Amino acid sequence: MNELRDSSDVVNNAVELERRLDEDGYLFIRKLLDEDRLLHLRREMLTIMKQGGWLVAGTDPMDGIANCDARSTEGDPGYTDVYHQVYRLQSFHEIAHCHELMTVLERITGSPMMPLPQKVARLWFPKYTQHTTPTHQDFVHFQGTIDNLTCWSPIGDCPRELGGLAVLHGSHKIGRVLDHQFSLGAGSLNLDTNRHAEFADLEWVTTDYEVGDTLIFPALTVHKALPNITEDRLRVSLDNRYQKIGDPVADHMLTPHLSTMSPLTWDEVYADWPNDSNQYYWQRYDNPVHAKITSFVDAAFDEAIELAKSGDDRAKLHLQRIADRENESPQRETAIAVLNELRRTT
Ligand SMILES: O=C(O)CCC(=O)C(=O)O
Ligand SMILES: [Fe+2]
Repeated sequence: MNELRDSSDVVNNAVELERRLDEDGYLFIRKLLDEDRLLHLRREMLTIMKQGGWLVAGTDPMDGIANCDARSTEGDPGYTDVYHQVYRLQSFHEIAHCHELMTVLERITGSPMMPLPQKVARLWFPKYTQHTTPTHQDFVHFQGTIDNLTCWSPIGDCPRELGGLAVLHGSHKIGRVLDHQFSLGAGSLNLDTNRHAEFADLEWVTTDYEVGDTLIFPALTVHKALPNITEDRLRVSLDNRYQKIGDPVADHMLTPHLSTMSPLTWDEVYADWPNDSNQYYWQRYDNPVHAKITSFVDAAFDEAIELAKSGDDRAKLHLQRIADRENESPQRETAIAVLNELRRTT
Protein backbone atom coordinates (compact mmCIF):
# COMPACT_ATOMS: atom_id res chain seq x y z
CA MET A 1 0.00 0.00 0.00
CA ASN A 2 1.20 3.50 -0.80
CA GLU A 3 1.83 6.21 1.77
CA LEU A 4 -0.68 8.83 2.87
CA ARG A 5 0.23 12.33 1.72
CA ASP A 6 1.56 14.23 4.72
CA SER A 7 0.03 17.69 5.00
CA SER A 8 1.85 18.86 8.12
CA ASP A 9 3.85 21.32 6.00
CA VAL A 10 0.65 23.14 4.94
CA VAL A 11 -1.22 22.97 8.24
CA ASN A 12 -1.49 26.78 8.40
CA ASN A 13 -2.61 27.18 4.79
CA ALA A 14 -6.41 27.04 4.60
CA VAL A 15 -6.56 27.13 0.80
CA GLU A 16 -4.12 24.27 0.36
CA LEU A 17 -5.75 22.17 3.08
CA GLU A 18 -9.11 22.55 1.40
CA ARG A 19 -7.61 21.79 -2.01
CA ARG A 20 -5.95 18.60 -0.78
CA LEU A 21 -9.07 17.43 1.05
CA ASP A 22 -10.99 17.95 -2.17
CA GLU A 23 -8.40 16.15 -4.27
CA ASP A 24 -7.49 13.22 -2.01
CA GLY A 25 -10.57 12.78 0.21
CA TYR A 26 -8.44 13.04 3.37
CA LEU A 27 -5.84 15.12 5.18
CA PHE A 28 -3.07 13.46 7.11
CA ILE A 29 -1.23 15.65 9.61
CA ARG A 30 1.73 14.25 11.48
CA LYS A 31 2.19 15.19 15.12
CA LEU A 32 -0.89 17.41 15.24
CA LEU A 33 -1.95 16.31 18.73
CA ASP A 34 0.11 16.73 21.88
CA GLU A 35 2.20 13.61 22.37
CA ASP A 36 2.46 13.81 26.17
CA ARG A 37 -1.25 14.30 26.56
CA LEU A 38 -1.98 11.28 24.37
CA LEU A 39 0.54 9.12 26.19
CA HIS A 40 -0.99 10.10 29.51
CA LEU A 41 -4.41 9.13 28.12
CA ARG A 42 -2.92 5.86 26.85
CA ARG A 43 -1.75 5.00 30.35
CA GLU A 44 -5.14 5.81 31.87
CA MET A 45 -7.06 3.80 29.28
CA LEU A 46 -4.79 0.77 29.36
CA THR A 47 -4.73 0.76 33.16
CA ILE A 48 -8.52 0.35 33.10
CA MET A 49 -8.21 -2.39 30.47
CA LYS A 50 -5.67 -4.11 32.70
CA GLN A 51 -8.09 -3.95 35.64
CA GLY A 52 -10.64 -5.53 33.31
CA GLY A 53 -8.30 -8.45 32.69
CA TRP A 54 -7.39 -7.50 29.12
CA LEU A 55 -3.60 -7.25 29.66
CA VAL A 56 -1.05 -9.85 30.66
CA ALA A 57 -0.51 -9.66 34.44
CA GLY A 58 2.77 -8.07 35.46
CA THR A 59 3.25 -6.09 32.22
CA ASP A 60 3.41 -2.30 31.87
CA PRO A 61 0.01 -1.01 30.70
CA MET A 62 1.83 1.33 28.28
CA ASP A 63 3.00 -1.71 26.29
CA GLY A 64 -0.59 -2.84 25.69
CA ILE A 65 0.28 -6.54 25.83
CA ALA A 66 -3.01 -8.33 25.40
CA ASN A 67 -4.28 -11.29 27.34
CA CYS A 68 -5.65 -13.15 24.32
CA ASP A 69 -8.00 -15.21 26.51
CA ALA A 70 -9.93 -11.96 27.09
CA ARG A 71 -10.38 -11.23 23.38
CA SER A 72 -13.66 -9.53 22.55
CA THR A 73 -14.95 -6.88 20.22
CA GLU A 74 -17.80 -4.39 19.78
CA GLY A 75 -21.04 -6.28 20.12
CA ASP A 76 -19.74 -8.61 22.85
CA PRO A 77 -21.05 -7.82 26.35
CA GLY A 78 -17.53 -8.33 27.79
CA TYR A 79 -16.15 -5.67 25.44
CA THR A 80 -18.78 -3.13 26.42
CA ASP A 81 -18.23 -3.69 30.15
CA VAL A 82 -14.56 -2.67 29.97
CA TYR A 83 -15.09 -0.08 27.23
CA HIS A 84 -17.71 1.72 29.27
CA GLN A 85 -15.26 1.97 32.18
CA VAL A 86 -12.75 3.58 29.80
CA TYR A 87 -15.58 5.78 28.51
CA ARG A 88 -15.91 7.44 31.93
CA LEU A 89 -12.49 9.07 31.66
CA GLN A 90 -12.71 12.83 31.43
CA SER A 91 -9.41 12.99 29.54
CA PHE A 92 -10.79 10.72 26.82
CA HIS A 93 -13.68 13.11 26.13
CA GLU A 94 -11.61 16.26 26.57
CA ILE A 95 -9.03 15.31 23.96
CA ALA A 96 -11.74 15.60 21.28
CA HIS A 97 -11.99 19.32 22.09
CA CYS A 98 -8.26 20.01 21.95
CA HIS A 99 -7.25 23.35 20.58
CA GLU A 100 -4.77 22.06 17.94
CA LEU A 101 -7.43 19.95 16.28
CA MET A 102 -10.32 22.43 16.55
CA THR A 103 -8.16 25.15 15.00
CA VAL A 104 -7.28 23.00 11.98
CA LEU A 105 -10.88 21.85 11.51
CA GLU A 106 -12.15 25.44 11.58
CA ARG A 107 -9.42 26.44 9.16
CA ILE A 108 -10.41 23.67 6.74
CA THR A 109 -14.13 24.39 6.83
CA GLY A 110 -14.08 28.14 7.50
CA SER A 111 -16.85 27.57 10.07
CA PRO A 112 -17.18 27.15 13.84
CA MET A 113 -17.04 23.41 14.51
CA MET A 114 -17.91 21.10 17.39
CA PRO A 115 -17.16 17.48 18.20
CA LEU A 116 -20.22 15.25 18.15
CA PRO A 117 -21.15 14.19 21.70
CA GLN A 118 -20.64 10.49 20.95
CA LYS A 119 -16.87 10.08 21.18
CA VAL A 120 -15.40 6.77 20.05
CA ALA A 121 -12.35 4.71 21.02
CA ARG A 122 -11.35 1.40 19.44
CA LEU A 123 -9.62 -1.19 21.59
CA TRP A 124 -8.68 -3.89 19.10
CA PHE A 125 -7.21 -7.23 20.14
CA PRO A 126 -4.46 -8.96 18.14
CA LYS A 127 -5.10 -11.99 15.94
CA TYR A 128 -8.82 -11.40 15.93
CA THR A 129 -8.84 -10.33 12.35
CA GLN A 130 -12.31 -11.44 11.29
CA HIS A 131 -13.54 -8.54 13.45
CA THR A 132 -11.41 -5.90 11.73
CA THR A 133 -13.32 -2.76 10.72
CA PRO A 134 -14.41 -3.48 7.12
CA THR A 135 -14.48 -1.11 4.14
CA HIS A 136 -17.15 1.57 4.60
CA GLN A 137 -18.24 5.19 4.36
CA ASP A 138 -18.79 6.83 7.74
CA PHE A 139 -22.14 8.33 6.79
CA VAL A 140 -23.89 4.97 7.20
CA HIS A 141 -22.94 4.94 10.88
CA PHE A 142 -22.80 8.53 12.02
CA GLN A 143 -25.02 10.48 9.59
CA GLY A 144 -25.69 14.17 10.22
CA THR A 145 -24.27 15.60 6.98
CA ILE A 146 -21.85 14.23 4.39
CA ASP A 147 -19.53 17.14 5.26
CA ASN A 148 -18.98 15.92 8.80
CA LEU A 149 -15.32 15.20 9.39
CA THR A 150 -13.91 12.12 11.09
CA CYS A 151 -10.60 12.48 12.91
CA TRP A 152 -8.73 9.25 13.56
CA SER A 153 -5.70 9.24 15.87
CA PRO A 154 -3.81 6.33 17.36
CA ILE A 155 -3.23 6.57 21.11
CA GLY A 156 0.38 5.45 20.92
CA ASP A 157 2.41 4.52 17.84
CA CYS A 158 0.52 2.39 15.35
CA PRO A 159 2.68 0.70 12.73
CA ARG A 160 0.91 -1.08 9.87
CA GLU A 161 0.88 -4.47 11.57
CA LEU A 162 -1.08 -3.04 14.51
CA GLY A 163 -3.95 -2.28 12.15
CA GLY A 164 -4.26 1.46 11.54
CA LEU A 165 -6.66 3.08 9.08
CA ALA A 166 -6.32 2.91 5.28
CA VAL A 167 -8.16 5.21 2.87
CA LEU A 168 -9.23 4.61 -0.73
CA HIS A 169 -7.65 7.65 -2.32
CA GLY A 170 -10.16 9.93 -4.08
CA SER A 171 -13.15 7.69 -3.26
CA HIS A 172 -15.18 10.60 -1.83
CA LYS A 173 -15.67 11.82 -5.41
CA ILE A 174 -18.34 9.16 -5.86
CA GLY A 175 -20.54 11.85 -4.28
CA ARG A 176 -23.17 9.63 -2.70
CA VAL A 177 -23.79 7.17 0.10
CA LEU A 178 -23.49 3.61 -1.20
CA ASP A 179 -25.21 0.38 -0.19
CA HIS A 180 -23.30 -1.68 2.35
CA GLN A 181 -23.54 -5.41 3.10
CA PHE A 182 -23.38 -7.50 6.27
CA SER A 183 -19.94 -7.96 7.81
CA LEU A 184 -18.75 -9.57 11.01
CA GLY A 185 -16.22 -6.74 11.36
CA ALA A 186 -16.74 -3.73 13.61
CA GLY A 187 -19.76 -1.70 12.56
CA SER A 188 -21.23 -4.77 10.77
CA LEU A 189 -21.35 -2.97 7.40
CA ASN A 190 -19.04 -3.66 4.47
CA LEU A 191 -18.88 -1.79 1.19
CA ASP A 192 -17.92 -4.04 -1.73
CA THR A 193 -15.76 -1.72 -3.83
CA ASN A 194 -15.83 -4.21 -6.73
CA ARG A 195 -19.44 -3.26 -7.35
CA HIS A 196 -18.42 0.26 -8.37
CA ALA A 197 -16.46 0.81 -11.58
CA GLU A 198 -15.51 4.29 -10.31
CA PHE A 199 -13.26 2.67 -7.71
CA ALA A 200 -11.40 0.36 -10.09
CA ASP A 201 -8.29 2.52 -10.53
CA LEU A 202 -8.14 4.03 -7.04
CA GLU A 203 -5.35 3.16 -4.62
CA TRP A 204 -5.45 2.29 -0.95
CA VAL A 205 -3.12 4.44 1.13
CA THR A 206 -1.94 4.14 4.72
CA THR A 207 1.14 4.70 6.86
CA ASP A 208 3.01 3.64 9.97
CA TYR A 209 1.26 6.06 12.33
CA GLU A 210 3.04 7.67 15.24
CA VAL A 211 1.49 9.08 18.37
CA GLY A 212 0.00 12.52 17.63
CA ASP A 213 -0.64 11.82 13.93
CA THR A 214 -4.18 12.53 12.77
CA LEU A 215 -6.14 11.46 9.72
CA ILE A 216 -9.10 13.68 8.79
CA PHE A 217 -11.74 12.71 6.21
CA PRO A 218 -15.35 13.44 5.26
CA ALA A 219 -18.26 11.02 5.55
CA LEU A 220 -18.18 9.70 1.95
CA THR A 221 -14.50 8.72 1.88
CA VAL A 222 -14.14 4.94 1.67
CA HIS A 223 -11.82 3.54 4.34
CA LYS A 224 -11.11 0.46 6.45
CA ALA A 225 -8.82 -0.71 9.21
CA LEU A 226 -5.90 -3.01 8.51
CA PRO A 227 -5.90 -6.24 10.51
CA ASN A 228 -4.01 -6.27 13.81
CA ILE A 229 -1.57 -9.05 12.96
CA THR A 230 0.82 -8.45 15.88
CA GLU A 231 1.51 -11.35 18.19
CA ASP A 232 0.15 -9.75 21.35
CA ARG A 233 -0.45 -5.97 21.14
CA LEU A 234 -3.71 -4.13 21.58
CA ARG A 235 -4.43 -1.30 19.14
CA VAL A 236 -5.89 1.75 20.90
CA SER A 237 -7.23 4.67 18.86
CA LEU A 238 -9.68 7.54 18.79
CA ASP A 239 -12.17 8.26 16.05
CA ASN A 240 -14.25 11.31 16.73
CA ARG A 241 -16.56 13.19 14.44
CA TYR A 242 -16.98 16.93 13.95
CA GLN A 243 -19.76 19.02 12.51
CA LYS A 244 -20.42 22.64 11.75
CA ILE A 245 -22.29 24.28 14.60
CA GLY A 246 -25.87 24.61 13.37
CA ASP A 247 -25.80 21.57 11.08
CA PRO A 248 -28.21 18.72 11.76
CA VAL A 249 -27.18 15.85 14.01
CA ALA A 250 -28.56 12.29 14.15
CA ASP A 251 -30.15 11.53 17.52
CA HIS A 252 -28.00 8.51 18.34
CA MET A 253 -24.87 10.69 18.21
CA LEU A 254 -26.18 12.51 21.29
CA THR A 255 -25.81 9.33 23.34
CA PRO A 256 -22.72 7.55 24.74
CA HIS A 257 -21.12 5.07 22.34
CA LEU A 258 -22.41 1.47 22.65
CA SER A 259 -25.18 2.54 25.04
CA THR A 260 -27.59 0.57 22.85
CA MET A 261 -25.60 -2.57 23.67
CA SER A 262 -25.43 -1.92 27.40
CA PRO A 263 -27.16 1.05 29.05
CA LEU A 264 -24.93 4.03 29.90
CA THR A 265 -26.08 7.59 30.57
CA TRP A 266 -24.09 10.82 30.40
CA ASP A 267 -24.64 11.31 34.13
CA GLU A 268 -22.90 7.96 34.66
CA VAL A 269 -20.11 8.94 32.26
CA TYR A 270 -19.57 12.19 34.18
CA ALA A 271 -19.98 10.72 37.68
CA ASP A 272 -16.28 10.84 38.66
CA TRP A 273 -15.14 13.92 36.76
CA PRO A 274 -13.41 16.38 39.04
CA ASN A 275 -14.99 19.30 37.15
CA ASP A 276 -17.88 19.82 34.77
CA SER A 277 -15.88 21.27 31.91
CA ASN A 278 -17.40 20.22 28.57
CA GLN A 279 -20.22 18.24 30.12
CA TYR A 280 -23.37 18.47 27.99
CA TYR A 281 -21.58 21.13 25.89
CA TRP A 282 -23.78 20.43 22.85
CA GLN A 283 -26.86 21.69 24.67
CA ARG A 284 -25.51 25.21 24.19
CA TYR A 285 -26.15 24.88 20.45
CA ASP A 286 -29.31 24.69 18.50
CA ASN A 287 -28.45 21.92 16.02
CA PRO A 288 -31.56 20.32 14.48
CA VAL A 289 -31.84 16.71 15.65
CA HIS A 290 -32.86 14.05 13.12
CA ALA A 291 -33.90 10.47 13.73
CA LYS A 292 -31.21 7.97 12.78
CA ILE A 293 -31.69 6.46 9.32
CA THR A 294 -31.82 2.74 10.11
CA SER A 295 -32.07 1.37 6.55
CA PHE A 296 -28.34 0.56 6.37
CA VAL A 297 -28.25 -1.54 9.53
CA ASP A 298 -31.69 -3.01 8.84
CA ALA A 299 -30.59 -4.27 5.40
CA ALA A 300 -27.43 -5.83 6.88
CA PHE A 301 -29.45 -7.46 9.65
CA ASP A 302 -31.87 -8.99 7.13
CA GLU A 303 -28.89 -10.25 5.19
CA ALA A 304 -27.38 -11.77 8.35
CA ILE A 305 -30.68 -13.57 9.01
CA GLU A 306 -30.68 -15.10 5.53
CA LEU A 307 -27.01 -16.05 5.77
CA ALA A 308 -27.50 -17.61 9.21
CA LYS A 309 -30.40 -19.67 7.86
CA SER A 310 -28.16 -20.92 5.07
CA GLY A 311 -25.59 -22.04 7.65
CA ASP A 312 -23.11 -19.12 7.61
CA ASP A 313 -21.15 -19.24 10.87
CA ARG A 314 -20.18 -15.55 10.81
CA ALA A 315 -23.85 -14.58 10.56
CA LYS A 316 -24.76 -16.97 13.38
CA LEU A 317 -22.09 -15.43 15.61
CA HIS A 318 -23.43 -11.97 14.75
CA LEU A 319 -26.98 -12.98 15.72
CA GLN A 320 -25.72 -14.60 18.93
CA ARG A 321 -24.06 -11.32 19.89
CA ILE A 322 -27.30 -9.44 19.37
CA ALA A 323 -29.16 -12.09 21.38
CA ASP A 324 -26.66 -11.70 24.26
CA ARG A 325 -27.17 -7.94 24.65
CA GLU A 326 -28.79 -6.43 27.71
CA ASN A 327 -31.01 -4.04 25.81
CA GLU A 328 -34.37 -5.25 24.49
CA SER A 329 -34.98 -4.53 20.81
CA PRO A 330 -37.05 -5.99 17.96
CA GLN A 331 -33.78 -7.16 16.35
CA ARG A 332 -32.82 -9.01 19.53
CA GLU A 333 -36.21 -10.77 19.55
CA THR A 334 -35.76 -11.80 15.92
CA ALA A 335 -32.17 -12.95 16.49
CA ILE A 336 -33.25 -15.14 19.42
CA ALA A 337 -36.14 -16.61 17.42
CA VAL A 338 -33.96 -17.41 14.41
CA LEU A 339 -31.21 -18.98 16.56
CA ASN A 340 -33.81 -21.12 18.40
CA GLU A 341 -35.28 -22.22 15.09
CA LEU A 342 -31.83 -23.13 13.78
CA ARG A 343 -31.11 -25.16 16.93
CA ARG A 344 -34.38 -27.05 16.51
CA THR A 345 -33.75 -27.88 12.87
CA THR A 346 -30.02 -28.70 12.89
O1 LIG B 1 -10.42 2.29 14.04
C1 LIG B 1 -11.15 1.55 13.40
O2 LIG B 1 -10.96 0.31 13.32
C2 LIG B 1 -12.35 2.09 12.70
C3 LIG B 1 -12.31 3.56 12.59
C4 LIG B 1 -13.15 4.13 11.52
O3 LIG B 1 -13.70 3.51 10.68
C5 LIG B 1 -13.29 5.58 11.51
O4 LIG B 1 -12.51 6.25 12.17
O5 LIG B 1 -14.21 6.05 10.86
FE1 LIG C 1 -15.15 4.75 9.68
